[in-house]
Amino acid sequence: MAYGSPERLEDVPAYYADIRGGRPISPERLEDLVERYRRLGIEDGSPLNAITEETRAALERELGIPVFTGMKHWTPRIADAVARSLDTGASTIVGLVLAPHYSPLSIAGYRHQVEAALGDAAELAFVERWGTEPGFVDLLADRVRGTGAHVVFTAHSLPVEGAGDYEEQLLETSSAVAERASLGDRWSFSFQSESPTGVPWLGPDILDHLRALHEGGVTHVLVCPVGFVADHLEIKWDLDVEAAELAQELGLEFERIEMPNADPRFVGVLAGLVRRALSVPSRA
Ligand code: FEC
Repeated sequence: MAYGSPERLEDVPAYYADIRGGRPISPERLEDLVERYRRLGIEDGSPLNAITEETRAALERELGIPVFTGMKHWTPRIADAVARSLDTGASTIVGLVLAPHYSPLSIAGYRHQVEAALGDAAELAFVERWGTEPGFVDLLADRVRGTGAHVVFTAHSLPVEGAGDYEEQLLETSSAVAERASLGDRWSFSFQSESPTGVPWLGPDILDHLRALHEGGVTHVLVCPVGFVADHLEIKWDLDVEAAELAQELGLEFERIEMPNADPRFVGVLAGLVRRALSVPSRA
C-alpha cells in the first residue's frame, strides 16, 4: 500500500478532499497544492504512482505470488486491492505499507481500510512497522557513508496529539543508520512537510533546523529521508525546492540521498518482510 498521488491536475481537488476526509479546505491551500503538483510535472505522470507500480511488479516477480497495489488516498483503492487478492482465492493476505514507521495517525488508517474491506474473508498478516529492518538500515547507511557533510535525517511531521511513539521510532532508525555508517556525531533529525491545520505538529521543521545548523557553523548538509521510500511531492518539492532554496540563501551546500524507489535491493527487503509475515500469520 502507498499514499497515492493524483494523475492529473484536475484530480487534485478530489485527492485533497480525500486527504482532508470531509474537513473544510481553504481555496488558497488548494490553489497552492495545484501549483506544487504543476511544478512537480504530474501533467506528464505522477512519479509516486509510477514508482509504486514498478515496486509492485518487482515484488511480485521476487516473491512469485500475486501482489496488488492499494492507495490510501487515490486509485487503485485499498479496497480494490483486497477484492482482487480475494479473487485469487487467497486465504491469507499480507498488508505492507511503503512507509516504515507506525503511528495511529498514519499506518493505522491503512490498516482500517484493509480490515473494512476484508472482513473475515481471509486471514490478515499486517506488517505494522519496519523502520529498523536491517536491510533497510544498511541500504540507507550505504547512501550516507563516507560523506563529509552533516547528515540530516527527516520524516513527515504529524500533529503532536495522537502521534504515539512515532518520533521514538524515527530516532531509532536514524541512530541505527548513523551508527552503521560511522557518522559519529555529524548527524541530526528534523521533521518536514507540516501542514497548517491549526494544531501543534512535531518539530523541529527542517527549515528552522537548517537555519540552526548554519548558525552553528555547519556548511554542508546531506538530507537522508527515513520516513519515506520514494520520490514524490514531499521529496521533490519540500526538500528539493523549498529546503534547497533556503540552503542556497544561507550559503549551505545541500544534497539529498537517492530514494530507495524500486531499487532491487530495497525490493529484496520488502520481500523479506512479506515472507516473515507469511510464516507468522498469528501477527494479524
Ligand atoms: O507525491 C504525492 O502526490 C503524494 C505525496 C505524499 C506522501 C505523503 C505521506 C505522508 N503524509 C503524512 C501525513 C499527512 C498529514 C496531512 C497530510 C497532508 C498531505 C497533503 C498532501 C500530502 N499530504 Fe501527507 N503525503 C503526501 C501528500 N499528510 C498533498 C495535503 C496538502 C498539504 O497539506 O500539503 C494533513 C492532513 C490534513 O490536512 O488534515 C497528517 C504521513 C506520511 C508518511 C506516511 C505515508 O506515506 O503514509 C505521516 C508520500
